[in-house]
Amino acid sequence: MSQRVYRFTFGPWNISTGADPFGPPVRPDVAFAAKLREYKKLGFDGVQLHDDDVVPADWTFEQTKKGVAEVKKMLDGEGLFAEFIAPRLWEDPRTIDGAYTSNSPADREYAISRSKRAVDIANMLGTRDIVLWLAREGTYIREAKDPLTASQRILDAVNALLSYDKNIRILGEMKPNEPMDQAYLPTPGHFLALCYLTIDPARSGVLIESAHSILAGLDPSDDMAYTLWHKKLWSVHLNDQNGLKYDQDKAFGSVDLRRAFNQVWVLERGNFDGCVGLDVKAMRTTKPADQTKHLANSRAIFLRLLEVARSVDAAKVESLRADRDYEALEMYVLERLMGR
Ligand code: 3MF
Ligand code: MG
Repeated sequence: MSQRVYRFTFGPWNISTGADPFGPPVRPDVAFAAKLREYKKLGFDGVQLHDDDVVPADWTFEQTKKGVAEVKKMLDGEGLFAEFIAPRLWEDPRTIDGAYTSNSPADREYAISRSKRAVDIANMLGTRDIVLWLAREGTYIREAKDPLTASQRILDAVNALLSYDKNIRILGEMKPNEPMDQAYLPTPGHFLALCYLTIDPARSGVLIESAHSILAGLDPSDDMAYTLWHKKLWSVHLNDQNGLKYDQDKAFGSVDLRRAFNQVWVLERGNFDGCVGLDVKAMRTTKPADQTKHLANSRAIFLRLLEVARSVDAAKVESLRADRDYEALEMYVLERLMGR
């Protein structure tokens, strides 16, 4: 049996200046073109993009068309493809109170039209996938918005995009908190339920980020398995997270190798055929010369864990399960992870 070849992607935001809420940049900004030149060297195949990673959000349609064509040429020149476009609905002043769930009708309208523009950009770049990380769809205090109305508004927005273009797919990337105190549709399971209510469930699915599941107190590999079972896991953001605190985007496997292994193992067993996205951040202490190491390391860890997953003796696992000898099963997995 020929083995599946995984395609690796990341976004330009994963090479960053190291600024955080408490301090300024510590590394010089890297130009977009220079970032693109790093991809192949690091063993990556495609690029994940926000709409305004491609062209500024306030450009006219004509400017946008021209600008996107230039970026397409750059991607082609580097032998890269665009995996998805994600409308960045959390920086503009009109998204202060959320985008699709804002209490302001004018601001909701802005969010929809900006998202449609992301669809246009996706078409121009030759990808059909739109990722919605619903950053500010939630509240700081429960009373601020009506949660029943909010769910309906998110569904209406997804439907508006699905009917705007009959070819695109919507992938919800859910996260339970940060920047909001409580997000609406906080987990992949929540978005999955919404998928079935859309005008085209076949074009509605999810992207799962490891850290987001961990922040929700869930195991990412189980979240992945559940959505794979629904045939709705279309992309992943692998990374790691040290407990329930701010979103850390640590290198994949760097906190809990076994948890990372279980993600790789389930993706492999579940015939995941989306891209392996790595949404990882360099430490603030990282020197400019080393600012892509976290990406190379995360990819390397994935591939090492894939070797382990492929070397698992499935019959042995089955027999230990049948014998209910989970102590031995645990030791078997740990031994594999320690190289025996
Ligand atoms: C936040 C995220 C986002 C999304 C990105 C693409 C900035 O926790 O994970 O990263 O991945 O917007 O949808
Ligand atoms: Mg992400």
